[in-house]
Amino acid sequence: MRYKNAVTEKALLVVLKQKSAGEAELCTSLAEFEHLVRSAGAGIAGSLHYTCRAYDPAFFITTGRLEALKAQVMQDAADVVVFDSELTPAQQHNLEEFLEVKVIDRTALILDIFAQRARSREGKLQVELAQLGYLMPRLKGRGIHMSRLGGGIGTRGPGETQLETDRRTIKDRMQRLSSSLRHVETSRRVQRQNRIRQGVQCAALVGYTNAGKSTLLNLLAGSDVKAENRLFSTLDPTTRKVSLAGGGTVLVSDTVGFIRGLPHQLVAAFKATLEEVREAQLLLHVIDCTSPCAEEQAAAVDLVLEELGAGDRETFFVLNKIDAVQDQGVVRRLLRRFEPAAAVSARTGQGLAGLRSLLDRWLVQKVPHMYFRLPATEKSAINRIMTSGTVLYTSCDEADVLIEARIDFAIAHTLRRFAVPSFRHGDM
Ligand SMILES: Nc1nc2c(ncn2[C@@H]2O[C@H](COP(=O)(O)OP(=O)(O)OP(=O)(O)O)[C@@H](O)[C@H]2O)c(=O)[nH]1
Ligand SMILES: [Mg+2]
Repeated sequence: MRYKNAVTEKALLVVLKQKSAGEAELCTSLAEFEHLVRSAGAGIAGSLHYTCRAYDPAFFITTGRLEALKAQVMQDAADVVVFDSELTPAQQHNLEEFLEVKVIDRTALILDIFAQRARSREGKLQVELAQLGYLMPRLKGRGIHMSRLGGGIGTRGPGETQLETDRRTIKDRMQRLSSSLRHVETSRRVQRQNRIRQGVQCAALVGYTNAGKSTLLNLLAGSDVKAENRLFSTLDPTTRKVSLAGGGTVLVSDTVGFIRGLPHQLVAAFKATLEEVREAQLLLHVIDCTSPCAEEQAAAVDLVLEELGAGDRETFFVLNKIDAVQDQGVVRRLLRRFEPAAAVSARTGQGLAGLRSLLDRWLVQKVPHMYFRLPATEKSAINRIMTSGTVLYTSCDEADVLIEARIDFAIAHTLRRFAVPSFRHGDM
């Protein structure tokens, strides 16, 4: 069997289209799949697409096609065959035996991209956990020796087979990873609770991978989060403060993009990262208007959101990349389909004012308008209102201070003893 460095690997792609799928749908899913393979760092030797009539339980594709696939592997001198589907462990094993090259499925491909992108400790732990979950049922017959993961002397019981030892080593490692991730989750939870206590409103950018989430965050917050034309360039959540014209601020988090058929191992393993999405009060669902499959992509994102338990969260749609759309009718159609929405270009800044005013209006609803009368001696309460709220009016005499402000519910609640129904400007 030939194994090569991922950078120089030449991949032969196999895409099976459902009988019901149209030509256009196949083209876009093939283009997306090629983008995925390139994002993993491999070159493309060729691609085969079939209409799927029957699946072979042992080899996934039928025997006739298998022979043709082997011939193609030889002709293209491919190092790896990548299926745009999920293969069972047995199918993958049988295909590798027959084709005599490495065979990977869509899940392994996405896991590989995540593994290459993971930078933070949290990201690395999460990817490893997902990879081990994927590897576990595939150990059989692959002769993988897992001792490097912490097995070896002292870990092997008498009479135990290598496979059992490997399984146990992996299970132990998965347990250790899960417990390290629980620590990460706890510290993130504490951070989030602090934000809630401080009355900060949080929004999360969600959307299909490459939709332009990081570019949009950079534009909104004037930051420099990495954005590039690669799938899954963002794995670690980044949070930035976005100041709005009305004087309020929203914390916006950028996080990992979603894709059709996102491996469930990843969604489960990325629980800590995706908590940012679960806990946000508002989702900004970024949609790439230039994609012919924009609606299907949005539906795939909705599925993951449901899996995360955030399916019913208040959502604004951001129809992005309008600078690159040839037919403006497309944007109008998407605006009718997705609501409430703002059409923007995160690249040129076009339409950004519309998005900011949507956010401003949302924030005003979230943040009540309050009137306070406080004794001038209550310095810390006065300071709290002045620093965490949007102050609209103040006046004072020797004894009292009057403040009219927009202030978050949580903070308003702790200061309710100073609240008054209202006052007229100039009352003091
Ligand atoms: N023409 C155009 N390109 C854009 C726009 N916004 C983003 N892009 C490009 O789209 C590509 C992906 O942008 P990112 O911001 O990295 O996308 P993302 O959604 O964060 O992607 P992942 O982190 O991989 O999920 C980059 O090449 C951007 O330059 C836009 O408004 N117009
Ligand atoms: Mg990104």
